[in-house]
Amino acid sequence: MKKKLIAGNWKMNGSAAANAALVEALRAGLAGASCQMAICVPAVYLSQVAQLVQNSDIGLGAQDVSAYDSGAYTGEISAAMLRECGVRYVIVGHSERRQYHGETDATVAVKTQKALAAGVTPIVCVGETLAEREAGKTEEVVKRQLAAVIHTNGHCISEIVVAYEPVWAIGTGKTATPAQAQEVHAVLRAQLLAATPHAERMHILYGGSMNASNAAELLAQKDIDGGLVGGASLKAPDFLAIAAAA
Ligand code: G2H
Repeated sequence: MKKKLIAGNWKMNGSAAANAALVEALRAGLAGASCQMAICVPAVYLSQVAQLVQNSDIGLGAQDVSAYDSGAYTGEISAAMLRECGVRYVIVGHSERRQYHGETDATVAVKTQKALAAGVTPIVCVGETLAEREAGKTEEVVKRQLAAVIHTNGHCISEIVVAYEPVWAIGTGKTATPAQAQEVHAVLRAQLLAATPHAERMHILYGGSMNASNAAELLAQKDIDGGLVGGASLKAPDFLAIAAAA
């Protein structure tokens, strides 16, 4: 049986003291959990959190990776550097990066490739805006976003994690209904199945205002293999409750 993956996305939150307290509470509360857990933290705290999660079942994740290997790219962090810090997962193509940092489908595909080459598992985000949903374009948009990643990564595609994050549900308190989410997850699964014989064992996460109250119903859907959790990952009781529901 595939274990669910519950990944926290701390976004631009945290401090050395807050991180230590949060990870300590997660470690204490996680004993016996049947899911996989990861936390994706701001880059400056990767080394700190790598120490904090040592000898635990919490996987360390980053929130972005460079599309380049090394050299004159001020401010960038390469996949090899992440790997050297003990990073196991990296979020790629989050809608906030697509929206505020101009990341295109092509950039996201290359970043995915760089992560895979360094042995870091990319969590590739796809999702439609409210305008796209209302125009009936949800399926077209998520398929286009995932197709770019599949095209660039060939048979390695089975090593990625996909996260479906409807943009209109991110940090808004609005969640896709379990049926709405499952419908899109099924589309993504079918697309992966056409690309790899390993699609059934791959994780497709739901993200967008997942919390302690709605997690169980979302995670019960056939093609929802876990969650990418933002706001609710910053409070240990909430994040642990989501993990317990998985
Ligand atoms: C979506 C999600 C985590 P939140 O961005 O990636 O954030 O749970 O706060 O909507």
